[in-house]
Formats: sequence, C-alpha cells, structure tokens
Amino acid sequence: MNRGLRLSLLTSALLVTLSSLKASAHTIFQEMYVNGVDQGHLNGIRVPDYDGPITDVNSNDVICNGGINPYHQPISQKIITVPAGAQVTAEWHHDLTGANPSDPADPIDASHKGPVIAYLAAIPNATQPTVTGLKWFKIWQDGYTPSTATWGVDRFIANKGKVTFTIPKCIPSGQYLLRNEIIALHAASSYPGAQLYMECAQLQITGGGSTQPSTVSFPGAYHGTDPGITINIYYPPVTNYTIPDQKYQAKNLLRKNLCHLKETKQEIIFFMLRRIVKPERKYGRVKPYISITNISILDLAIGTIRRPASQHQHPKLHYQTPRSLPFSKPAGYLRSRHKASQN
Ligand SMILES: *[C@@H]1O[C@H](CO)[C@@H](O)[C@H](O)[C@H]1NC(C)=O
Ligand SMILES: *[C@@H]1O[C@H](CO)[C@@H](O)[C@H](O)[C@H]1NC(C)=O
Ligand SMILES: *[C@@H]1O[C@H](CO)[C@@H](O)[C@H](O)[C@H]1NC(C)=O
Ligand SMILES: [Cu+2]
Repeated sequence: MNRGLRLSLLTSALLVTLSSLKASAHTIFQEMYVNGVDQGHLNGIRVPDYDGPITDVNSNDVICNGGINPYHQPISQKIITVPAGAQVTAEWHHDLTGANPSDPADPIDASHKGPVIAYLAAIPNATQPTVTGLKWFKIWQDGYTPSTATWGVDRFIANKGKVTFTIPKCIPSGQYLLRNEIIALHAASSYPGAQLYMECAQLQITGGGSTQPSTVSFPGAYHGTDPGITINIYYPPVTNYTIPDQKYQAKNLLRKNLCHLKETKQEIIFFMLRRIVKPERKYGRVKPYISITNISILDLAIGTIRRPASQHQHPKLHYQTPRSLPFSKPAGYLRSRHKASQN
C-alpha cells in the first residue's frame, strides 16, 4: 500500500471515529538517529500498523508489540549499527506516516501523561522473530518532575516526539533490541488502564565492554499493582511518581553509573560510612573492610547517595565484604572487622 492510500484510509478511519479521536490518539516509535544521523523512516524497527496501546502488562505483547497490533509488513530486516557510548534518538509519531504538524495529537495527545523509558536486551539475532525469554535492562527514563509538575511525555511533546539518550559504553558488543516505551496514565486509575506503547529497534552495538547489567524480564517486570502502572494522576494531585520496574528503582545508581562501577562502589561505601559507620569515628580512624565484590550490594544501598565534597574524602578501601551483608548491621560488622584487623 502506498503512503498516500494508507494516509487516506487512515484519514477516513479517523473521521469515522472522530468522537473518540482523543481517546485513540496514540503513538508509534518509528525512526532512529545514531549520533544525530537519521537511520531512515521505519528502518530497523518492528513497527505495528496500528498505534493502539497494550494494557495487559502480563501479555507477551508488552515485549515488542506486534501481537494485538500486528507488525507492518514486511518487517524491516535492517540492523542499526550503534557504537557503544553513542547518543541515540528515538522519534515517535501519532501514526506510521510520520511527522504531521497539522495534527494536534502528533506525536501524542497531550492528555497521555506518563514516563518515557528505554530498555536494551542482548539477542542472538536482532531480526529473529522470537522475543520471549530476553533479559532486559533499563538504560534511560524520564518520569515525573515534581518541581515543575511535568511528565516525560510533556518534554517529549515539546521535543516533537524525539527523546535522546546514551547507549552505555561498557556493555558487551553484539546484537540487541532497544525497547522504547511510553506509559500513558490518563486512564490508569484502575488496572488495566495504563496504556503502554512500545516498539523495538534492531541494533548491532560495536566497540563495547564487558559489564553485565542486572536484568528483568518482559512480561514480568511490571505488575498491575505497581504504583507506576495503576495511579490516578488527577486526584489527589501527583506529588511523586514511581516509574515501574522496582528492581531498576533499587539499582538506579548502577544504571546511572553503569559504566563507572569503580566510582559507584566508592560512592556507596562513602554513603555507608557516613550513614552507618559514623559512630566508629570515636574509636579513631576508621579502617573499613567493606568490600563490594558484587555490585548486587546496591540492593542494600537504596537511598540518596551524595557525592563527597572532595576527592580527599574518598576513604581508602579494601573490597571483600560478602554480598549478604545486611543493611541494618554493617556498623557491627565493621566493628568486628576493625577489631579483627588489629589482632
Ligand atoms: C536472523 O533472523 C532472520 C529472521 O528470522 C533470518 O532471516 C536470518 O538468517 C538470521 N540470521 C542469522 C545470522 O542467523
Ligand atoms: C509515592 O510515595 C509513597 C511513599 O513513598 C508511595 O507509597 C506511593 O506508592 C508513591 N506513589 C507513586 C505513584 O509512586
Ligand atoms: C553476584 O551476585 C550474583 C547474583 O546474586 C551471584 O549469582 C554471584 O555469585 C555473585 N558474585 C560474586 C562474586 O559474589
Ligand atoms: Cu491513546
């Protein structure tokens, strides 16, 4: 079907459903840029013809769409080459025909407030049809900003449907799917209600490293009971919003510093020293034997971790603590280690 015909069919479909236009003002991720270079409309992305949402977070459709919204045929066989560390831009529009400045609901209707999110998953073959069983890790998200009462979707609309983020420099080279997602919350006060929009781009990441991020599954990462999935965004007024995928929330420091693990370890240890080990000071100079052989210790380090004011405040450290160290007990643990070290 050529673009003109598709457009006119779409237009008549829209006219027929004019009264529900607002409710059906959805969106599709359909074009990618790598370091600013356009990869071509619909190239390397599994796009559906219809822009409708997925509302069942337990459905396989939540992975890369393409189930209840069948893929546009033929599915692009292009694999987009992305150097690790590159900035990529995902561009979304109201329907598959691309940007339409005269459409007030392009790139998405302004009512569709919510977060904009990006995940990656390694895959043996980026064009293989099977997308179940992949291990996903979040690389970027833009949720709710309380100080300005604005959502990721508001910024996304202001930026004409484009969001830009970095592909982590340290993840292994290879083929990946990039899952770009918007969770529209305008009807999310009961489940199912949140409208999830997602498409997957096919990537070949080159020049990467060896960091293995911790991962989640789709379906599985989200639940109908998540405060980020089921929420009334109108009343009471939103003061905080928790983007779904709790595992990510707990480990967002890792995500933020995915490629700076050494620095991350130091910051966590600094945090633990300030928050937990402070009483040790009266015994003189603390010689901590905290170790972080395993970044999973971030499970324990949920909270605000501030940077030390100066480099000199970084303690010198030996890394050798078991990962099972309970969060409530490190002071005692440290004390015993401190004693042990004096023996
Ligand atoms: C990857 O999957 C596509 C689609 O099934 C297939 O055509 C292609 O041969 C596969 N490539 C490799 C290297 O297996
Ligand atoms: C807001 O924060 C409270 C307290 O931490 C939490 O119980 C609630 O689920 C959060 N709301 C959302 C929408 O994330
Ligand atoms: C790190 O944590 C993972 C997951 O909990 C565990 O399987 C692995 O053995 C740990 N590695 C080390 C070096 O402790
Ligand atoms: Cu919609």
